Amino acid sequence: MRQLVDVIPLPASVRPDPAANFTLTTGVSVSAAPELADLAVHLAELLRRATGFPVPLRTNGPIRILLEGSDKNFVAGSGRNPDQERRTGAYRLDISTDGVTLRAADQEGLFAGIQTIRQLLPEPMANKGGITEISESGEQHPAATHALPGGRIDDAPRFPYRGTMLDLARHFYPLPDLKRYIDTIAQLKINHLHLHLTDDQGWRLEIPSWPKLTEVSGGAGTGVDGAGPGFLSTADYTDLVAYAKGRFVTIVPEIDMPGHVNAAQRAYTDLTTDQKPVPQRTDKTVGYSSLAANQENTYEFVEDVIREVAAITPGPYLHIGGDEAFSTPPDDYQTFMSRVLPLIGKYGKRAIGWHEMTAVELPADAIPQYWRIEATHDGIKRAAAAGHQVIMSPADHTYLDMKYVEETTLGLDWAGFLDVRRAYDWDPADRLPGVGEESLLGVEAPLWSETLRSLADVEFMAFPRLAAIAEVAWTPRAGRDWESFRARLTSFAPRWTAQGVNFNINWE
Ligand code: TNX
Repeated sequence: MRQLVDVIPLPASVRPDPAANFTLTTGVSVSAAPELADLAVHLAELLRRATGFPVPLRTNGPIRILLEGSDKNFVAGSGRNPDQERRTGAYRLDISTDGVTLRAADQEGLFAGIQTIRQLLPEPMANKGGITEISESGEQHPAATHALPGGRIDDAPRFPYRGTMLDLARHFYPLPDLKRYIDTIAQLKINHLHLHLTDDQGWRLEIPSWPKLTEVSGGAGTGVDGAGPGFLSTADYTDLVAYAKGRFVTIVPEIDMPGHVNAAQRAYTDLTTDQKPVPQRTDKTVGYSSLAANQENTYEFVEDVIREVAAITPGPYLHIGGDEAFSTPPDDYQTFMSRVLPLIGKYGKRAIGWHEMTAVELPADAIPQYWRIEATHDGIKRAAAAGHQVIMSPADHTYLDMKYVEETTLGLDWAGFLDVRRAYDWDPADRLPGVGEESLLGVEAPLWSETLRSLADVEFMAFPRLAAIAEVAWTPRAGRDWESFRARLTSFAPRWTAQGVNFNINWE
């Protein structure tokens, strides 16, 4: 049987009661109010797969899911002011000999608690004393017992934004792969998926008023080294957003501007500064393309794109990029960003941008995302002092496209090698002077895809390192410990094997 503490990310408070283990038997059922039916079905499916029992939904089952009013007890300590408002995603899980009760004040909390229960089900061990216990692969030994460890977990996330980014522009991954990836990240309580949808090589989201963007730049040969074709139609995107919502993951679309726009300019020559056609680019160079800050058609294009992306994005954020605009003169960058950032608010969204955008006077709710290790940090510091929330993505601790070690065949190394320990052993509130806990919206681990040709490649780079970042973003700082994480990761990894996730087995 699992230990109550054997969960990634580690919960805020774990109180085991070894006398109170709950044994699931063939008549086990799940009960929940009708408005929680989707969550009850999700939990019942996991229990069915783990046990082989029918696990129906009943009004009075031993496994109960309850949505309860805001209860201060859910707010486990994290070093923040304990009087602050209750945190979205908090939950309490009680396991006793009589049953299991999961309570939260919001559905996010119940979903998070269900992910915890999932990890407390027997791990997939090939052979445990002659009895096979398999919770993830759907196979059971008839004589296996299925028990959950007794005790209480009180849990709440340290940061509201726990994200990862996937670059669809350098290589595209089709819709079923993206859904599968969402399933895998959601188990780690990652709740934002930032999609880098446009870059010099490809444009991966249909914009109906500018159809050539995807007709031309989502076509064959638009990925790095000529990979492709691929793009999300607006119907695909809407489907993906809804699928993510069902797993409590918010999609954050990024349209990168004013640099990284060769794909847009190849589709529409008018968007170049000299009105000359540009070639398809499939190399990895950055910083050579720019929109024209002093052409009106630039702003017609940008406003159409922002309006159409905002209209199909229910989440609160729209990411505007803003990075590596090396061929945009600083005055032009100012002109461009000062006109474009307010458009995001005009269409009801909050702007996120890479930290270069702090060179500009920002709308009050804009969120800079810190990434580059050698950057001067004055802009971010100034933004934090002015009350902006910041997302932390320091490349040397969170860039999942960095190689694990020198021998890793996939990935890049400009920010150094990133082994699992390095992804784990850092603290977002210590990273930049003047940008402390109160300034942080959260943490995101970006995965750039220049070298990643398939979902298997993506999974290899993301896992297990994203598990480390998930714990950095969720678990109270005082509760984090590398040795504890390493042990829990060792016992978690067989779940990925059973699920067919191509994680890096040689992560140690
Ligand atoms: C820098 S990080 C970039 C991307 C590259 C990445 C490769 C950032 C905001 N821009 O254009 O894909 O390095 O690691």
